[in-house]
Amino acid sequence: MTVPTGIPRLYHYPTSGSSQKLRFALAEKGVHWEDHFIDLLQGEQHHESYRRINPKGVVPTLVWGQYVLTEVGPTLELLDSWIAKPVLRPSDPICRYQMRCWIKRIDEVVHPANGLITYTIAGRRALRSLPAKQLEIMLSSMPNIRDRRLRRIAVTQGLEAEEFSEALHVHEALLEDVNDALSTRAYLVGDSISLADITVVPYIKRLEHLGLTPMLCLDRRPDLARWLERISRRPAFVKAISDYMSADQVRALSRAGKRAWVTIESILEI
Ligand SMILES: N[C@@H](CCC(=O)N[C@@H](CS)C(=O)NCC(=O)O)C(=O)O
Repeated sequence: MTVPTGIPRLYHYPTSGSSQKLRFALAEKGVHWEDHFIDLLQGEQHHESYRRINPKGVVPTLVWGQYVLTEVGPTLELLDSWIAKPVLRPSDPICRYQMRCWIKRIDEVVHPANGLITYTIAGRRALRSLPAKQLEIMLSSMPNIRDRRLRRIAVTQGLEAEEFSEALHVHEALLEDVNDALSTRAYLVGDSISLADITVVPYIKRLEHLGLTPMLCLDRRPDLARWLERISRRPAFVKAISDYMSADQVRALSRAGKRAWVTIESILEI
């Protein structure tokens, strides 16, 4: 196995969930990287120079030696093979299977739902204030059909969209299953942190950042509450996620979430 040398370049955006999980794993592994900020709100992900690196027009991308890594789940596993310590994958085959199931669920179901919730609550106003032509160019530049469709729904239908309700229920099910999984162990697939936790936690933290903490129902989900608290205190989490969010940014997100709360409450019947 050829482990690359030199300093990797990370193309990322501060609050993107996928960037957060990759930065989190890199911080746990103590890997230093060269910072390449891609401004998603300005559409830099669609610039030709970036598309040459990542034709999917999404962040993050990790470029290390000859390798250009664009899928976070497989990248996290690769990092864990390249950099032995700390171990972030359980050695027990069943636990490793469970870890991959969490990652698959996030990639396939939670990630798009989380993006829809974020853009509906916090990005819609800014997108709707763009000149129609510019908005159309931005939307039609998104190569992934599913993501493009969901972004359009966020902009045109907002909180009223059926997909928004579905996205909330996706998170409700995730919160319940995470809490259940933690009833017998400290972390999702064992007694130490793994790629499963690193992958799942940014999506739950997003709800908190959006001021939707009541949705987490932490009083009746004590195991989830303790896990969140434990992970949030990790130096790697602080460095990779908390430090990328200014107090002003969190306040703005949470104000947007509070405006949406009445609708969310009635959808989830909390
Ligand atoms: N397949 C990627 C997903 C990457 C992704 O969807 N990134 C989002 C930000 S979290 C993005 O760059 N979206 C581009 C856009 O909003 O136009 C992964 O492995 O996580």
